Amino acid sequence: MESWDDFLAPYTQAVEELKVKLKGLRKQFERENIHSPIEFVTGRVKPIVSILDKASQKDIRIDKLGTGMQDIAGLRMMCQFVDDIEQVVELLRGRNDFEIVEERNYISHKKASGYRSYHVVIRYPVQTIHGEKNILAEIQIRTLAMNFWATIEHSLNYKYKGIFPEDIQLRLKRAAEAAFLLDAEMSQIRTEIQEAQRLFSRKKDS
Ligand code: 0O2
Repeated sequence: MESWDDFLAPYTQAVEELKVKLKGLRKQFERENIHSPIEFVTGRVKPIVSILDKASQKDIRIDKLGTGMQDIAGLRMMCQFVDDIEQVVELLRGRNDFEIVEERNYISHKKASGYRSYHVVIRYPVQTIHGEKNILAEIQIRTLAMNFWATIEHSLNYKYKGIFPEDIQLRLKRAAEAAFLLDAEMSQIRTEIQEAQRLFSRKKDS
């Protein structure tokens, strides 16, 4: 039986490589002076305790984690606007350094919790000293407002161990609705915001 260190090594390598690659996209937009659909990128390897928790909740055998758990390697791409998400997904679809195996649209189909995000599961080839190893990774693409909500909900979830008091659950749903309205409002005034950003960066450069 492989040690956790050995098992997780290609996932760590994949997360590091993908962070560089996906952050690089933003730099390309900046260099060309066009609005970047990517605000920032984060990545993490799921901690062993979380892997074990999820495996027991979802009945995934430990020797089947490589295929049964898609988000051991996780990347997040944050966007300013909802429309940017589709542009980011298109960029991912056009790449040839990984293969998309699944897409889950929790924006058009939000979760019961109020969670919204676009998930793209990829098969990513990691080059190791023993040859190529394909691993699954999950890229979550969301707006800053969706990320704000998900981050708070995730930490409350941790505190309440997934069982929220009814009033908190209701407030979280209302907060999700507020985040949705904020995204809609921001999209409407997008043109004005972009114009302001262009003026600001011109001023900064002069
Ligand atoms: P962590 O700590 O983020 O790694 P599921 O059946 O929904 O449990 P599955 O099949 O793995 O999950 O696929 P899904 O839903 O596409 O991806 C799960 C991940 O999406 C979660 O990972 C979260 O990152 C995020 N997510 C899904 N639903 C919610 C939600 O209601 N609230 C928040 N805050 N995040 C959510 P993990 O493993 O839960 O945790």
